[in-house]
Formats: sequence, C-alpha cells, structure tokens
Amino acid sequence: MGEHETRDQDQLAIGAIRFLSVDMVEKAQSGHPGAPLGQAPLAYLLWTRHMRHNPDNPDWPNRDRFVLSCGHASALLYSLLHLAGYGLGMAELERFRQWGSKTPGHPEHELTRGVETTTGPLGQGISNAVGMAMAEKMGAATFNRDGFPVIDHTIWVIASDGDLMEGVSSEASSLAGHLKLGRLKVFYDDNDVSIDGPTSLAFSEDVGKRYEAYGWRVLRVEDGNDLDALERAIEEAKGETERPTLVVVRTVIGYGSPHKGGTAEAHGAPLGGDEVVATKKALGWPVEPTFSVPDAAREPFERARERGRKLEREWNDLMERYRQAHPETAADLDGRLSGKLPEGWQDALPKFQPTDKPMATRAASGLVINAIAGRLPQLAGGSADLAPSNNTLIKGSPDFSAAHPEGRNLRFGVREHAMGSILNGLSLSRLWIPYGGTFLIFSDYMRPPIRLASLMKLQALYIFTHDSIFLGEDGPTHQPIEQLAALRAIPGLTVIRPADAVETAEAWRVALEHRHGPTALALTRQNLPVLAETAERAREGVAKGAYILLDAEDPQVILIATGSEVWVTLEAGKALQGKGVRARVVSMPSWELFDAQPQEYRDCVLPPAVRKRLAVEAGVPQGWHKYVGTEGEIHGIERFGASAPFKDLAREFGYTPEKVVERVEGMLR
Ligand SMILES: Cc1ncc(C[n+]2csc(CCOP(=O)(O)OP(=O)(O)O)c2C)c(N)n1
Repeated sequence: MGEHETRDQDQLAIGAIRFLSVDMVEKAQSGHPGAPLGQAPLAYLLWTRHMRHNPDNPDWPNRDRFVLSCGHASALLYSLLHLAGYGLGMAELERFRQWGSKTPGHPEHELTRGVETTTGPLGQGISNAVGMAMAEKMGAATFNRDGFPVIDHTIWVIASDGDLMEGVSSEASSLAGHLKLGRLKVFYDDNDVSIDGPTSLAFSEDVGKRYEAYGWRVLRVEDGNDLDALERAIEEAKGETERPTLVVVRTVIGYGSPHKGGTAEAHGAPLGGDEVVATKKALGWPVEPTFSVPDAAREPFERARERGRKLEREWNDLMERYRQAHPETAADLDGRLSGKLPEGWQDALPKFQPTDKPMATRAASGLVINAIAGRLPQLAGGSADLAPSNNTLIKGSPDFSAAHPEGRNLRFGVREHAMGSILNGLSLSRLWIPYGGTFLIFSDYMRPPIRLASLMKLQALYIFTHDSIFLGEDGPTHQPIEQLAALRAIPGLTVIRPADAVETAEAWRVALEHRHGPTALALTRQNLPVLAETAERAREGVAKGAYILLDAEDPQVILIATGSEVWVTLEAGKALQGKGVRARVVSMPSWELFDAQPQEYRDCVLPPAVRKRLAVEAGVPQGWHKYVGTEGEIHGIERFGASAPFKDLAREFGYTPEKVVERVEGMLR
C-alpha cells in the first residue's frame, strides 16, 4: 500500500473511532464525546501499531496493558475494543450506558472483555498502572532466564487533566519514578479543559516539569492530530527503558465540533443532533448511517489482530521451551496464572498455643507472613511507612527496588492512597497476591481503591493494625472509631478482626484462600492472651465468621465480641456463669463470613429465641443491631477516643470484664 493510501486508511480508522464514540453518546443521550474526539489519533496508533495484544485472548499473560485512566472517555475504549476484535458487537455499542449492556458509563473490568481495570474515579487508573508496571518488573526479575523473557510487556496509559490533578496520581507517579518503572508509558491528554471550564481556573503548574522532578522521561507532542509526531514520541517512549515516560500530548477536546470543540461543553454531554451533523461534515464523515465503519477502517485493526495472534503463538512456544529448560520456575509461573495456591501451603501456618505468651495480633500476623512466605512465593507486600508497626516485612527478602527487582518487600512510602491503587494493579497481574499495611485509622486514606478492589473482585489484603482506642497514647487522631463500620459498609470486602494469635492465623488462611475479593485484617497494637477456647475452635470458627467460645445449657443471654474485646467478654461470661447466669459467649471475627453461612448455622450460634444479647466492640455501634435485635444492646463507643495508656482507656470506656458483667446484669434486671 502506498503512503497516501495508508494515510487515508489511518484517517478513516481514526474517524471510525471518533464517530462510533459520538454516536454512542448521542444515542444514549449521555456520556462524554469530547475526550474520544481528541484522543482518537493517539489511541489508534497505540492499538494498531504498538500494543502487543491479542484480542482473541484478552487473558494472554504477557500482553501489553492499556489503561484508560480517564474512564469517563469510555466510549473511546468501547470503539477500540469493537474495532480491534474483542467481541464487543455493534449492538453493545448501540446500548451504551443501558441496563445490562457490556458498555457501562465507565469501563468495568469484570464486565467487559479487554477492559484491564475499572476506571472512572480519576487518578485510579494511572495508579493501578504503576502497580501493573511493578508487577511486570517483579515478575520479569522472578521468572525470566537467559533467552527466556517470559514476562516482558509494557503498560500504556492515557490520562487526563483530572487524573493528574488528583493527589493519588502524584503519590503513585512519585513512587514510579523512584522505582524506575521503565515499562510504564503515560500519555497525558493535555487539552486544557475539564468540567468547570478551562483548567486555568485551578491548575497552572507545568506538569511536564513536575514529572521530570519525579524522575520520569518527559516528551511533548504539540499537536495530537500529527500522526508523525505521535509516532516519533511513541517510538522514543518505547526506547526508554530506565525511566517511566510521560508524553504530554496537546489535544483539542471535542476536536472537529465547530461550536463545542475546545470548550467544556464538549466534555460531558451529547453534542446534540445539529452539532453531530456539523462535526461529521467538518471532518468529512458521512452523516448517515450512524454506527457505520467503512471496511477500509477495519483493515489496520485486522492486521494488528493477525500480529497479536502471532505474538501469542510465539510466546506459547517460548513457554513450552521454558517449561523444559526451567521446570521449577515454569511450574511456579503456571501455578500462579492458573489461580491455584501451591499444594500444602497451609501446613506452614504457625500453630499458636494457649501456653504462648500474650501477643498482639499484629505480631502474630507478622509471624504468619514469615512462616508462609517461603511456601507462597507470590505473596508480596509492605506498608505505607509503618512496616515495624504493621509487622509486614518478609525477613530475608530484599526490598523491591530498581536495583533489586526480585524483592518482595514493597516500600510504599507515606502514600496510603497510592498503595491501595497499586495493590489493585499488582493483583490484576495474577502474578502476585499483594498486601499493604497501615494503621486502621488511615484506611480512610485508601478507601477509594479498597472500594474498587471490591468492585473488581480482586484479591488484595489489607493489614490494618492499631485497630482501636487501645492503641493508647497517640490519642483520638489515631484511634479508629468508625473505621470498622465504614469498611463493613463496602459490599464485597471481607473484614476480619481476630481475637488472638490463633484467630489471626486462621484469618490469614481465609484471606489467602479467598481469591476473588479483598480482605481487611484489623489487628491490635496491644498484647492479647492466646485463648484455650480459640485453640480448640477457631480452626472451623473463623472461616464461618462467628462461633461459640463459651456455652451454657439453654442460654438466657448471648455476648458477642470481636478482636481485643473477646477475652474481656469471655472473662465476663465466665464470671456471669459463676453467678448462675446462663451466658453464651460468641467470637465474631467477621460479619461477612458469618452472613454467608446457611441460616441453620447462624441460628445455631444466635438462636432467635435468645433475645437478650450484648455486642461488645470498641467502635461505633452502627450495624450491630442486625445481630443483637431489638432487645439487645451494644457496648460501643459513640465519641472520639482519648490520649492515655490503654489500661486507663479500658477502665474509662468500660472495656473490663467487671463493666461488661454490670451491663449484662442491668439488661437482665
Ligand atoms: C475522583 C473523581 N472526581 C470527580 C470526578 C468527576 N469528573 C469526571 S470527568 C471530570 C473532569 C474531567 O476533566 P479532564 O480530566 O480534563 O477530562 P476531559 O475534560 O479532558 O474529558 C470530573 C471532575 C471523577 N470522575 N472522579
């Protein structure tokens, strides 16, 4: 094909991307036409000439990743998926944003083939991409051998003004520069417009210089319609292996729209019938029929698809030879990708005993991590600068760094929000089971990615220590009050607050076996006794969310507790029994696990006939009513905490066996 023909075909394909997107938004009467119109040329080049992907198999492990961080531009992604051959039919494009379609308002990973991550909350996609690039680098260091580059792919991102205004992208990009994630290529859609109007209203720094200061390679393309300039920048970005690359691409939002182009009006509303006609005419596109793609526009995508098939075939051959040459590492890689955990890993879980010294559950968690790390090479994680407090370090493994990409200890710095988003990127790779630690109070700082992990059903583990007022002297700014309730409010997140070391080991077992969803562990700072009762019963009990620790025949009252309040409540239960009260004590480490049990089991632990119930937890009572019922009470905390030694806090807030006994006696009176 001659140069002219190629150029004509390029323009046809770019037009197809643009006007499929415009038609989608127009038909739905909802969505964002502006960004797709501006970004189409760049996206076209990436998808047809540079990305190593095989639309026939979106799960090919070594594919390049494409992240549309500005998820509001979803119509662009759906046009690309349609044209590239990911099986997203025209009928789905016509049902953009409708009930039950594969083309929801913002791209959803679980729903649509080829969508690498769920985006929409600005800043998340680019931060997930940092996690993906870490996963790649760690994976390459772990698995590649001479002549066997089995993990060898690139993370391509389009990010918008909004993405780069959000703090989380700054956190993640700073870390990406520090870690020298050379496989990360971000294209910044620099169109000077967001919802309120020109970005100059609130955004005037030189973004390129900022990224240079982070340690990124920064390139510029002055005209986002100049395919030659875009090509040169992409090639240069590909050649940069040391540093992450930011390409600042100047584009026009709503490009081609005579009256709305370049303005915020093109951002988030349909162009409107007349303006669609005017835009199509301005760019030489037929006004009718809508949702039409000239055959010639499909050809570049077809060629890319052919290439993608070949690339995957070559990789499959490489893997075959790799399995022969390096059977052990290959088995590890295959195992991880299959989603199965190594046989017998659970044998490594420590067996804590009631004779053990009292131990904080955070300490028990640290022992668990180190006991199982050897058997679970995919386990990798760290903390947002609280590793000694969160007990997250894997002893003997290096810190992951540019110099030690094989390290499994991740140093996130004081960046909780980015840590959450990076965990999602790591988890999406399927190469790693990532964990991240901080104080429970700062789960608030990483709530958006926790929510997205739940939405995407990703296995990410959160190690939230210092889980109550009993962290003590640091006082109310650090003492979680409403955080357990807030986490339990996220659909699909499993929250586990173990009562002692034994329950902690079981919590880890549950968290690791729960492959399709995130788990948060709430762990204590202070020491807790290892209970004889948990040693006998936690093995089955924790997985069921709640179980009986102490029983009485025909109980007249049920005491339910979690975490550090369990031993207190157990003591109270024993004292009550000593006074002739038929008290049952239930340890309830996880609401979500308990709610998933059959009614029969739930009724067995909490018999409907026993209506006197007391829940004991050092946090807001919110939500406990569903377990204690209308005749029950909740021994919670409805104010902020206080700075004091934990024993004084226990006395003042009434978390002693004596106070619990008093309260129950009051209920029974
Ligand atoms: C965290 C978050 N806050 C707010 C929004 C709502 N929102 C959607 S797009 C947008 C601004 C878009 O501006 P820009 O990123 O420049 O995109 P463009 O106008 O170029 O399409 C906002 C505030 C969001 N999606 N995510």
